[in-house]
Amino acid sequence: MRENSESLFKSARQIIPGGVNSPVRAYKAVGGTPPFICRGEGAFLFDADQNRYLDYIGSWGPMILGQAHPDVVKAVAEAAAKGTSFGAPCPQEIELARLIVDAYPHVEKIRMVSSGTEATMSAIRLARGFTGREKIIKFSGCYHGHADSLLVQAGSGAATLGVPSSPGIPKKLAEQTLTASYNSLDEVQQLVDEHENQIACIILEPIAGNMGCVPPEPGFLQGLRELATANAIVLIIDEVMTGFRVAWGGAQDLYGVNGDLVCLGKIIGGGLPVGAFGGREDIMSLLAPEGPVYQAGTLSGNPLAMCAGIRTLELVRDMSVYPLLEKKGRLLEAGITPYLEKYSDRLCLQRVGSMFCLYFTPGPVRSFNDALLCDTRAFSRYFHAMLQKGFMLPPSQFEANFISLAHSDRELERTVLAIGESLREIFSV
Ligand code: HOZ
Repeated sequence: MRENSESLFKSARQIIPGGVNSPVRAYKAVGGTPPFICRGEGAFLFDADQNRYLDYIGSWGPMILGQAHPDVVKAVAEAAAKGTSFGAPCPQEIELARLIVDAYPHVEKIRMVSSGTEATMSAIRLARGFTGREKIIKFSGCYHGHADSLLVQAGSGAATLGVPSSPGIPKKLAEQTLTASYNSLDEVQQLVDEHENQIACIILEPIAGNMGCVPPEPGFLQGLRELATANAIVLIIDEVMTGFRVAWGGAQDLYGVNGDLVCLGKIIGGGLPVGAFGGREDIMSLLAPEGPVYQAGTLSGNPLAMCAGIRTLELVRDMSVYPLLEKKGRLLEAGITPYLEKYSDRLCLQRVGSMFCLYFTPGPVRSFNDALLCDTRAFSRYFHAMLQKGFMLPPSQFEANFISLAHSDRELERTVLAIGESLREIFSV
């Protein structure tokens, strides 16, 4: 008998906790069985049940060119034919590093790792090593991967499952993580005053994509920059979602604010497992083997991932994708606006370029507390109404949706109609 998503999920649950290798995918927040994806092409995903979906997850950001872009596939295939992992330096690492530094001129040195989690975890260790301080400040609802120090008041899956602080994290370590509300400079100032000379770093998503899509309010990033500089605190800007997504130089370019360290994720590997962290030379040079702060990885700088990343970034650079993505985002927003007006007491849309979130709350959503006001039950009904119509949205209210270059205007118009129909269905019951 041919396997379908139902039977695959059943088998998976017997051998993999929750049947998934990352919690949000289990559909716990929205209910039902996650479709098992067998193939992606352009803007579409195809599941084990012969369904086709328009993809708004985009692997949580990196698939800016769409799935299986022929040039990227070719680059990976050619690299694979020459060996899949060396555990030794390869020339492509330098090429990708140069592309990144071209986009982020304030980044003087960069190190490749294998995931966003590794990037943020290592950047924090480095900030602690550099400053000799232990405390860090993060923002509730921001998610920076699942390293121990960062699973405090976290967004993404932790918010989705309602467990923003995880068991298994030593209390002493969790105590070193201080949290403030996103967009509240006053709260950060207060923490800095209360813990004078103890804060190693402030880490944030410059557009919070793990509680939907929350842009920084005017002056917020600038204010953090000034506060960090005045108090010798390392400012870590986590661009795992926004890097190369909202502008060639990421959110830092868009808003004109530079971090001391930047973290990047899977987009620099064209969707393959890659991350990176980089920044000021005086901080980065503390990393082993140049300095004493240890960090390592056999798969860091993996040749397949480097080649996929180089090709992806070259295409992104040469195709002037950002005005195109903005146009697509605007088209979608303009189409949805009449529904927002009709259901203004229940909905709001927040968007930056090709990242967006339809919130089931009138909004605006400026912080995690605002996001928590969402009617998540209505979101679940909406999610399933869209899924049935062939639209694959992130299975959580607390995640950003992503548009790729492969999303044609026709598909965006189809999305608008489906959203309208789905809202009518769920609000008329
Ligand atoms: N935490 C990821 C989104 N922000 C989801 C990871 C995944 O399930 O792939």
